[in-house]
Amino acid sequence: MSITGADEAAKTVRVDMDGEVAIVTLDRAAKRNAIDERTVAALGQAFANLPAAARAAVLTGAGEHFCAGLDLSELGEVNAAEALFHSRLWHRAFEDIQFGRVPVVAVLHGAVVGGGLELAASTHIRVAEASTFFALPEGQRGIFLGGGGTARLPRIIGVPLITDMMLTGRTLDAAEGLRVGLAQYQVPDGQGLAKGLELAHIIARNAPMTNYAVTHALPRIADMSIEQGLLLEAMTSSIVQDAPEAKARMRAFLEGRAAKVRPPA
Ligand code: 1HE
Repeated sequence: MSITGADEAAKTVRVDMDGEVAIVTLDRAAKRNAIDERTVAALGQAFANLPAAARAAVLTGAGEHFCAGLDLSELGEVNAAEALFHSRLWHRAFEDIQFGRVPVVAVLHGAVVGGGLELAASTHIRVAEASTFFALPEGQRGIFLGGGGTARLPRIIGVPLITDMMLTGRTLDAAEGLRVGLAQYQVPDGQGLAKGLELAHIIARNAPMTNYAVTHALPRIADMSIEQGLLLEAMTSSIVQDAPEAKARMRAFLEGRAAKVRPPA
């Protein structure tokens, strides 16, 4: 069911619902889903205003590639002040993804490059189809990361690999991306959306407070000193376990009505 274009004027971002999962699609395939200003604004709006029924989201790209990064045709004669505000627009939009109401699963294929990789890094779970390749061609273009990549990517793959990708133009394929943590799952071509939806529906069945704590508290605690982090952990866990839904879930387990943990299939 199609709910709305996130920005009717732009129509480069689509939001559909699959039960409790919102599917947000970058829909600018003719330009390889390159992100121009209206698209980054539409992305932010889409995630800030997800339908109330959404308990998880999937982010995907139409066509042959997930995202070719910044729309380079917009960079032309931009001065430093305009570039600063442009970068801050990306920051706001991607904050609405990383620190939004629900966890986001990205389904990657083809190019995940430059700002496209920064976009993927703002999601919580990444599924890479075999065709996926990751790159940071900013060095070749004479520019720099501006969509949150310097802050988010070191926390995923570390400074040395980003330095290599940016200085030498090194490209990683899906398997390498999986190995270094750019994706948590790899699937054959054409199976990414099904896997992304499967994961998102599992996430949607979790208690919303737990999901919120995982996406909001966990990365912030990881950035804190141990003393501050442990206090925030205790405060967060006490609030999460206090929810009636948590009590009901624990009762269900103790009364033998809940699924047991099993080894991987
Ligand atoms: C674009 C863009 C774009 C494609 N901005 N128009 N990003 C890059 O440096 C990546 C640049 N793109 C590519 O390397 C390739 O296009 C792809 C590997 C992604 C895809 O190749 P391919 O052969 O499938 O497509 P194509 O023929 O290169 O592109 C199709 C059209 O999309 C073409 O336009 P057309 O009018 O000639 O049909 C391309 O010009 C257009 N297109 N990518 C604008 N990026 C917040 S700071 C972030 C900084 C960055 O993101 S730097 C990295 C930028």
